[in-house]
Amino acid sequence: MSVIYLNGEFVPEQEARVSVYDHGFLYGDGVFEGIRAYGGKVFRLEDHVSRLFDSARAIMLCVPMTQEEMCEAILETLRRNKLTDGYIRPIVTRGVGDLGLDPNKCCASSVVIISQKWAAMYGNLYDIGLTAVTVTVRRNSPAALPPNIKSLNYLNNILGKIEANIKGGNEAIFLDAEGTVSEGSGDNIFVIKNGKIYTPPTINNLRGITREAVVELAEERGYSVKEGDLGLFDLYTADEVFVTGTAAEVAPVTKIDGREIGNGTPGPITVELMKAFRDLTNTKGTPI
Ligand code: PXG
Repeated sequence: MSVIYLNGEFVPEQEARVSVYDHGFLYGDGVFEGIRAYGGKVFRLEDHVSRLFDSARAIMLCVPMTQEEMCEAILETLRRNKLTDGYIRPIVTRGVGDLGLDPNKCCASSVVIISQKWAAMYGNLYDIGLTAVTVTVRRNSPAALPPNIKSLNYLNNILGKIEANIKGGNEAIFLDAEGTVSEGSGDNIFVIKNGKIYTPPTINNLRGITREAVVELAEERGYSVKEGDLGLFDLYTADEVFVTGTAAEVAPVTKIDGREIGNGTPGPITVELMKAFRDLTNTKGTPI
């Protein structure tokens, strides 16, 4: 049984309750982060907390603590759960209001931090690669709900995941309204062609922290990494494709829409970056 941070207190899991009038529950009005700890160190803790605060700022949600206090609350949650490796989920909601959606009627934000053991999300697929499918549901338009707000309203992503499940895919690949490649349901996407690495600019997808780390690792190793719009053609004719995310880490994609990518096995640059990312997470991070 785990210990949960709830509005400034640490409470046992069974006692960690929020009201059914919390607008996080009623409307998905809130923001969250997904963070990992490896070997007693939290990977890019400040970056995740900074993104959490940016998401909150974008929806005019008050986080009732400083970024430093949030970092400390996350570390303390891990300590109390004796976790050295695991996944951390800080959540900030609009708090308790009435049944109307007006956020002005919510007087105090709720802050929750959950932590647990959670191995890389795709289990045994890292050796063989994921089967991905493009989905008919399009990624939220940035004009409607910017994908860079990591909000509690993940229905768009969930609709993509439902469609991927129906089509037998391990992950959904979203296009945006124009048909340009966006991202996965919970990860960013990279394409490799003739030794060069490409990834979509982050207007139509979440500016992933794993994405950024992998770009740095690739550039340090001398690879060219270009941000640019990608279409279905680029996916289908790629030598290698991989996705990145805190939950997913770096995962090869070896089939898209029934087409083999490259020779249908994880490619050499993907494998090199998977290893580089593992080394990075094992050596760098904020000590718990
Ligand atoms: N895009 C989206 C839409 C995400 O939700 C990423 C990219 C990767 O970002 P980071 O910063 O983690 O490299 C995410 C991250 C899941 C799951 O179960 C995934 C995420 C959050 C919660 C659950 O797949 N997201």
